[in-house]
Amino acid sequence: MYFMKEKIDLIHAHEILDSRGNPTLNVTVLLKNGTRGSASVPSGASTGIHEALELRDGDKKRYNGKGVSKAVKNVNTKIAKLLFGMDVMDLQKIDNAMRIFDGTANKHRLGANAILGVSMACAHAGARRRKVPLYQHLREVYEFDFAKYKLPTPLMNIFNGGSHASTNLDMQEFIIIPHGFKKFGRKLQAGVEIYHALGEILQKDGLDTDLGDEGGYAPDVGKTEDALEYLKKAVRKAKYKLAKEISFGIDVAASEFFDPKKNKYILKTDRRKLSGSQMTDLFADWIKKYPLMSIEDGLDQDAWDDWKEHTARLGKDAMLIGDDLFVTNPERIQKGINLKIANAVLIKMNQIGTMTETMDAIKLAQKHRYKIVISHRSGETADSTIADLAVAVNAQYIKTGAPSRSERLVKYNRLLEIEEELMVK
Ligand code: 2PG
Ligand code: MG
Repeated sequence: MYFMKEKIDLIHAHEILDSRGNPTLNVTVLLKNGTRGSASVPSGASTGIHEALELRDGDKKRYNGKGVSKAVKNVNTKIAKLLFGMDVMDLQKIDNAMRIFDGTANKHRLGANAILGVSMACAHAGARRRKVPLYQHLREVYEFDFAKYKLPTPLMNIFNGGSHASTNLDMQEFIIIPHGFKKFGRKLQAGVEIYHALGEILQKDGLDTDLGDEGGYAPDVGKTEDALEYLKKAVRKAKYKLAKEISFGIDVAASEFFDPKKNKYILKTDRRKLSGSQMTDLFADWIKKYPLMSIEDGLDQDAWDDWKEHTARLGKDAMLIGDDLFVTNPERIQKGINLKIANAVLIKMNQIGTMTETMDAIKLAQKHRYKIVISHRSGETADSTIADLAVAVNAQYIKTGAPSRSERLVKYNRLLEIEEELMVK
């Protein structure tokens, strides 16, 4: 496809704070004709060990070592110089230039946070210059060949645990999936009503209604399964139909409580130590008892053999998502495809560090009929790029937290806006 060309004139990053009060980058790209595009970079808590490097200063005197002034400096000096005068429409070339300049496998020289901020800001600037919505720009630049735009179904994490809450729940996310409606807006409405119903039920039961990092409720529980029971009660209270309209998902984030020495998953909540096969037994049991249609990171990030069994046993009944397992990395996704592991890929741009490599990961997964789940991070900002990304690639799902806290809602609200825009068009 032919695009107008427009040169990058200036790139500027500065340090801002994310939803957990930790520093991150905001990057602005200024084009020759005066157009600007800006973006902010998210940050995870339960990060996979194979993710690209998030460059932090490590200077304990500032923000407990979490400052990103080195990454900011990399943008404002090295990257700004490297990309000066390049055509902002050629995102592949821009990303490649940064990747090659960095020269390391996990982007540790410049920092994946520095590189991604620039990559995203260039995408925004290009869309603005063309006066088209970001989702359209991305679809066209990366040549996704779909007849229509489709909006994703939200995976809403309304019960938080694991590294996103300071409670006794080992597993990280208990999710409702309002799939039984056509329109995105209606799905979101159902999710919101169930979220509020859950809050009322927890309060009545004398449980904590404080929120975790992704805006979901985060009380202590008696046992892990209580969280699923509460989801069930909330769906009923809000008068929705289980399975037909609303199903459940979990993000086990199993790498967080896997003990590699013992080769066991340590479930403190339930006072149990389980092998990989026993974890799969547990999920098989839950699939029978609950409308559980999605299991993310059910096993450790390097447990390829156990993942094989996991996929063979559960793959027909549930969506099995690789997050820490695949880290949005085409090489790891290809390994999963070869070994017939999982059937869906969680997509987080900052796991790999550029928009272009993110698109490569998505295309590879789509080619092999893996489902696409575009995801936020637990540390977020007011940036809504992932909403446009989901629409650009016709992702089946988006995971962006509970309907609470503006850094989560800005993505849902952007999708509402896109839905309306597409109807009007
Ligand atoms: C996950 C993510 C987002 P984090 O594990 O899927 O929900 O969490 O950003 O902490 O890695
Ligand atoms: Mg995850």
